[in-house]
Amino acid sequence: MSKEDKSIHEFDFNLICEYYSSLERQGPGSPEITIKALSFIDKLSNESRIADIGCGTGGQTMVLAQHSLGHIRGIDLFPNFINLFNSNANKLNLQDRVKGLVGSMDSLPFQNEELDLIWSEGAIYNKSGAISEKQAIATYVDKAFIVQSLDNNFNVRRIERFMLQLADENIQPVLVLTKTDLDFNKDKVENALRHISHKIPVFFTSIQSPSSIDPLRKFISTGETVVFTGSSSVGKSTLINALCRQKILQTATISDSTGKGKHTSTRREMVLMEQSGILIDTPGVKVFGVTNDDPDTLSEVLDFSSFEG
Ligand SMILES: Nc1nc2c(ncn2[C@@H]2O[C@H](COP(=O)(O)OP(=O)(O)O)[C@@H](O)[C@H]2O)c(=O)[nH]1
Ligand SMILES: [Mg+2]
Repeated sequence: MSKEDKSIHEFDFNLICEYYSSLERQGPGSPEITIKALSFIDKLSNESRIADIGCGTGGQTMVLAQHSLGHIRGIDLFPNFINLFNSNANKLNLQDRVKGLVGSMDSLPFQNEELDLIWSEGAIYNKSGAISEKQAIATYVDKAFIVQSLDNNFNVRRIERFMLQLADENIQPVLVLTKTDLDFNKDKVENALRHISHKIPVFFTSIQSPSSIDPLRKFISTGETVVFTGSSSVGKSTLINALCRQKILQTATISDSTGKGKHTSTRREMVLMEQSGILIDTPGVKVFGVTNDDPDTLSEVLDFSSFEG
């Protein structure tokens, strides 16, 4: 795979499609949730007409079909998803009741009153105005790596604030303390974290010690989406490169005059880890044209609309 294939700007939807088509579902949820939602609906019969809008490859549609009566048409923008959808329906011998069609939720191929039930799991997030991009992205994120460097960036209050917001979004917080090769007082750091250490896994890493990166790599499962948050120059991009064992992202260069790491990235980047997860790097947040190097809130991290393109 070339470097261009691996690192993308501004979310390349083809890549997202390719990636998500290998998953059973392309949105949040589970068979249990589908069945539970269906239990709130009665009066379906063999004659019922159901549409699953934004059906993806049909993970939830097939569950729906197996637990309901009637005919279901799945609609999705992406032909690849629909091909997989129809072959999944065939495999489950549901082809007589379940059909996938390429189409957009903005111009649905149905007449007034033609449908008895409209189903949409996850995809409704894409409907502009229904839910913000920030919330839609949050539904895809499984873990957030709160990255702080041990030179001078360690700040327990900021960790606590992130933890609270992440709990709200159902995202697992993970603390990554970088640059252990520099001078720091480990006892002091561990003491400061004692009251939250049972709620958040803590990793100490140094780019100079590959074995310190290994446990973090093992902590990311296949199909998981991980967002990296933290001030600029704490080593997020360096860490992502180390996790992928390749130099995919540009990292800061040392400025000759100040000796400090110069901040380079101004846009979010998404990286696919081979046989593993999706890593999203976030730079400092742009507020009114000024870069705020200390994203303090989850919404600043996820609100990509304020980023420089
Ligand atoms: N000493 C030391 N420097 C590091 C470590 N990780 C990253 N750096 C340096 O910190 C600077 C900022 O790294 P970068 O990954 O660009 O930070 P980002 O802005 O958070 O993405 C660069 O000069 C890196 O070489 C580390 O573990 N130890
Ligand atoms: Mg960076």
